[in-house]
Amino acid sequence: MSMFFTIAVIILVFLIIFQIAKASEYVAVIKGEEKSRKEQNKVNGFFMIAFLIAGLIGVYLCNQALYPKTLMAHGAASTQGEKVDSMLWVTLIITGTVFLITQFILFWFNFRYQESDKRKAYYYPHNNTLELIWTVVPAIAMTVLVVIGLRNWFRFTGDAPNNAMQVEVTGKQFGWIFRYAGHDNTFGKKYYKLIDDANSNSLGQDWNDNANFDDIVVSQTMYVVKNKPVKLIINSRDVIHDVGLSEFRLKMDAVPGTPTTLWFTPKYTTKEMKDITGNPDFVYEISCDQMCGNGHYSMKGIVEVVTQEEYDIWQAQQKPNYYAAFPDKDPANKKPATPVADSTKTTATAGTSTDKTKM
Ligand SMILES: [Cu+2]
Repeated sequence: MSMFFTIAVIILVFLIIFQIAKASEYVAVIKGEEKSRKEQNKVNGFFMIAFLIAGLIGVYLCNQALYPKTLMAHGAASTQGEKVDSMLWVTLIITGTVFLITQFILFWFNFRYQESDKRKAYYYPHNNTLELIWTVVPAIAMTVLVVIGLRNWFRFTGDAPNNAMQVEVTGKQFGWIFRYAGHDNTFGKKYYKLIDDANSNSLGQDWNDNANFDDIVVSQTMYVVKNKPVKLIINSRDVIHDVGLSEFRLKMDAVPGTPTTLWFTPKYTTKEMKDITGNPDFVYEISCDQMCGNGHYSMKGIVEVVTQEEYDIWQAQQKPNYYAAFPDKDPANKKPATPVADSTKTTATAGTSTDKTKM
């Protein structure tokens, strides 16, 4: 309802302005061009000031109403994201200050120095010092911003800390597949021609490579650990996708044939973020940030940030994808020759793992 009211007011204001312009046009015909032009100048000068004030109030009101709905309102959820936020703020402060000063001058000068019979325009065609100042100052400001940005970029895409866990992320039309290296901390080889969704091989894992036997493959939900750096090795199975992690303030293209990497350290578990945002349904979302086809909108993945203990429990419950592709190799499916108690013991020891990943 208030939306409708706002639109109605805006339309009304425009109608009034239009009517005034129309009326002054008729006045021009009656009074003669010269006089009416001067009067129109006055009206325009007044509108310039009115527009400046209304515009500034509008910016303030929009910020008040909309800022709490933006992602900036509750801060970044990764230590790297904090650096992105600070870059955004520095950029916003610099450009915002310039914006306010130039807009104020633009509208004020239009009003203050409108046509007058008592004043003649001052001819001022060139000033080298001024040219130099407004070239050098923005150049320095831009250089500082770009250097900070590049430094952060190389940090996020560079080598991850030694204690980082690794997750391989693969985009496909239309969803996400995640692979964990398993107990050997090594991802098995894969080959795109081996991709076979019907036979539980969505990534094209090469079953001749033993390193594949313990690799865990899950779809749509990625588990990572709070305060533990995680390195993403990003691939695509078909077209270019993009791993968009807005809460962590990071994104990286998923390019077929060319793996990209990105690492970050989550600061809050999903549960903690529910409290921080005040949203009981909060989940960390992976949005595909690259137009990738007609199902692009539905390509939503989830990052579940948990504690180390919760992660260990989750990991222990996962079965290597090898067993999905070859159910007969799964120890759980083998008819126990010995009593049942013994076979469960061997599978239980497989669940303990703290991954120190290096690749
Ligand atoms: Cu996509």
